[in-house]
Amino acid sequence: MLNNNCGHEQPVQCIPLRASFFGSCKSEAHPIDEFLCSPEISIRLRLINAASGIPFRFWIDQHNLTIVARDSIEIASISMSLVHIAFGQRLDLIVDCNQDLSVNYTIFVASRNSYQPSLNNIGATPPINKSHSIEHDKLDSNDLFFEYKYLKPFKPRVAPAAIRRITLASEVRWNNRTGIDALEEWSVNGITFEPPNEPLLLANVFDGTFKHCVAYQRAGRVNNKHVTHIQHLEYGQTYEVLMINYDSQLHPWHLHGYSVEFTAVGKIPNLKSAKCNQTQKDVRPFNYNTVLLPLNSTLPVLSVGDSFTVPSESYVVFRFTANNPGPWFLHCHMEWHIWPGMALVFSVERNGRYDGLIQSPTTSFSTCGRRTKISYQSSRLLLSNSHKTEL
Ligand SMILES: [Cu+2]
Repeated sequence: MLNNNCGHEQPVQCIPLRASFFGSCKSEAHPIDEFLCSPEISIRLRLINAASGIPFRFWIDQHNLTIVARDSIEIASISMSLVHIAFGQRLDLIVDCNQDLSVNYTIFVASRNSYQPSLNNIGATPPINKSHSIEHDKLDSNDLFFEYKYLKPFKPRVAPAAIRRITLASEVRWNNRTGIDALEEWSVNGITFEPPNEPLLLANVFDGTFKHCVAYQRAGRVNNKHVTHIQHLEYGQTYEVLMINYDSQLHPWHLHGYSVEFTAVGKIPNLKSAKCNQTQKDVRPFNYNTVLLPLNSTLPVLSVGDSFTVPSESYVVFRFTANNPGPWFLHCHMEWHIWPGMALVFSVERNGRYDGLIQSPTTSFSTCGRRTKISYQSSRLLLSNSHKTEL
């Protein structure tokens, strides 16, 4: 576990994880980092969870933490002694330096689901002062809906009506054909994401179409297909996105180019037990129209952000107005979930094109790869030309 890049090779701040990943903890490996907090002032800490696969808890002995921003957007401030931070998320905290100057206080960062405080204290630290307990500390310390329940907008706001709901159901399929469970295919709406052959932005600007740049479609092994998954959105319109996670693990999603307004979250209704190679989609199809309000209604906003958790076998709903043109990646923040296909693109267009929404580059615009400054040809044309040359 790393704190400001310290602790990996010499993991003094380490809390034991699986030995095969990080090795054992060495509490004397190097001095503990110290942050100076001058008396009677307040400091603003920006926490960034840059881990690839762990949601964290963060706290400082005997100090209340006041969260004032999520993903760089101001929220209604909330004070608590322990905060949760999802993958990729940024939280701004105010810490008041109002404790005994003769004591060093320990900053803790721990994984959310497996931490046992009594086993992991480093050196002597003062006991938690119970008088500092506050109402919000009654929250379930493993509450995976933390960000939606507690990180509320700075001022109450409503999400506008939407013209269309985009349902994105993600699954991972396993098989036990070889006698052991093996990863089969990841998909969103049955589509396993394949990167385009060249940047979608340039291809559409120069060609006026995505036809030549998307990956060639091929069939997957569990009734899925591999292709560049693009959801086409019309510039200026408001959309509602329903993300359903049929998987038994949480996934931290990130949308580029936008901050979105979260309007509903919950466990998939009426869960039923599934066999090892089944998901809730197989055993309990559910009509979300029965729990979600109509698209033409405005909705109170729970939270606003761009990096968010979709807990296991749960759903998250958000709305946003497509006012930032271009192709924007929506992907799981775990890198090793992206390449097996847990990603897609929101393409904000007008009549299928970026032309008129994004200023076209000049003919001297530098591009990478096989394109030149002088002329642009789609990769398919370039490939066919190069084949001709070789022939
Ligand atoms: Cu994932």
